[in-house]
Amino acid sequence: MVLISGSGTNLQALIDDLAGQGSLASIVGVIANKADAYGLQRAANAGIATRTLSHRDFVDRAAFDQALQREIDAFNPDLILLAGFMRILTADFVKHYRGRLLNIHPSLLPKHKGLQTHQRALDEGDLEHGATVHFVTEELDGGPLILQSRIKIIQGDDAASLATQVQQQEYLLFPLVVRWFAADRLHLNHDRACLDGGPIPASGLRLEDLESGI
Ligand code: NHR
Ligand code: GAR
Repeated sequence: MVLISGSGTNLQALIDDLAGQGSLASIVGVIANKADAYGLQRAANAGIATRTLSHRDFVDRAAFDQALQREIDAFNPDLILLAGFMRILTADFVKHYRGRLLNIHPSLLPKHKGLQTHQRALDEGDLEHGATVHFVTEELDGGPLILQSRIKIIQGDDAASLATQVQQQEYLLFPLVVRWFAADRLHLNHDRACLDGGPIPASGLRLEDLESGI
């Protein structure tokens, strides 16, 4: 199950990856909190069920999250992905999906939690930047890290050029982590992400350190 708010290029990368031979997972549905999210079109084109649930139709975050939870649970998914989903989720929601809710965030967490990560990386003079997949917990962008990929920031980069480069890394990271989860290799044990039964370092694994085929 994939939750989106926008263009859904990460969703597309997941659709394309899971369409490959021998895939252990499939996307049962896509939910957007915005009716004009282009990712809904991508899902429909791939024959995936879609729902729109606008946060504006609810009195508060708790009411929205309860309705969202009902929509998700109707699909009975094993895993829920935040792929450019732009609403902060309540503690009750996050607890309900503990260990099966992942987010892809456009920074090298724990740096630059929250929004406008590319501009903040530039403003702070960072020499590198990237993307992170992590388990979602109550702490915004603070759950256990799973996998990161880095890019170098060079002279002349702006927020747009960083976004483009970071997104190319995202399209590699999220499908790989989903494959691990689908193969039952990835778990959240207490507050630690584990791969193949061993703890993942608190700083997360690095894509560039993995041997091909892992
Ligand atoms: N919810 C919880 N509880 N924990 C996390 O780690 C979450 C989460 C919900 C979303 C994605 C996150 C990101 O990767 C995510 C992680 C939205 C905002 C935000 O400020 C911040 C971080 C993330 C997503 N949203 C505004 C809000 O008031 C709305 C902004 C908008 O609509 O454009 O919810 O970056
Ligand atoms: C991605 O870069 C993702 O990391 C980021 O939004 C983009 C979504 O693009 N997520 C957030 O900023 C979450 N607050 P997409 O809709 O094309 O996948």
